[in-house]
Amino acid sequence: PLDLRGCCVLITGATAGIGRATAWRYAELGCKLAICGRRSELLEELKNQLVEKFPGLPAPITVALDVQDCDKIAKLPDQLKDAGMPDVDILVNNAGLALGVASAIENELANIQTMLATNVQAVMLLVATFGPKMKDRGQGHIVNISSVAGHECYVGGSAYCATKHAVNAFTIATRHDLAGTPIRVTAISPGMVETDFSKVRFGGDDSKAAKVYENIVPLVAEDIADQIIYATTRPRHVQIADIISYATNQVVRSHQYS
Ligand code: NDP
Ligand code: 8X3
Repeated sequence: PLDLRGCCVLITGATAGIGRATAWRYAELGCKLAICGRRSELLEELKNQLVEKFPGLPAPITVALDVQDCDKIAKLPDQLKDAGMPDVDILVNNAGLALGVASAIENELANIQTMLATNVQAVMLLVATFGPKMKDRGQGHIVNISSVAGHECYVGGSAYCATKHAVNAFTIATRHDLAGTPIRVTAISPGMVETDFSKVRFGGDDSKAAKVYENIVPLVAEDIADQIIYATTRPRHVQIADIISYATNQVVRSHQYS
């Protein structure tokens, strides 16, 4: 595996779930981190925990960022530079969400817009923001967190599945655009991972969220972090296109929420 010591890793959505677990894994490998999310108190908490556990590493840079905010994304490279990270080696586009399980004929505009802006627009903008410098430097790895919902569709998932199909299409086209450069582009497509994902989807309703993971042993955030680490530690001639994973007993389904 590649030695990632000293590599600079930018992770969106690092306040919880997969993003937070990924921050821990990269810290274990000696990487320098920039962690983003809207809940700045959780970013500070994670930063303090990482500083305590890895005193030899530079403290993670915390960026309170709503990825729907295009102006803030445009300012991010300068912000990171001022904070001591002039270059990003690995960009993990992880921030994302599903809102509700409405039928396609009942989708609400606000939910559609939030999912599109967070799951799709932000990924495209972050790649356009950090990609050029990666290309100039001849070094970089873009990891987009997609989903099995980017490979299949289910009742109640019209908007969310559409966003993750878009992430897959964008990831593949990005790989084509950057072919012939050393930049690697990877999608990670998890099945059911027990994080805050379902709580967010069901507006904070814990019992509805728990039902999603009934009768299966779900994946955990660390399982997906391991996949991200696997993809980014392959030798430089190896480009992992996508890692699709399910919980072992997860049924590949079209009627999950009907
Ligand atoms: P969590 O809800 O646990 O974490 C989501 C993270 O995304 C949080 O850190 C949250 O931070 C961040 N986020 C959400 N909206 C924004 C925003 N507008 N700006 C910045 N950050 C944002 O869910 P997961 O860890 O499970 O989800 C991570 C990714 O994995 C998502 O892209 C999701 O679609 C994908 N995924 C999840 C699966 C699952 O079953 N859990 C399966 C397949 C894919 P904050 O709220 O602080 O802004
Ligand atoms: C989250 C997993 O299958 O519930 O992307 O949509 S799923």
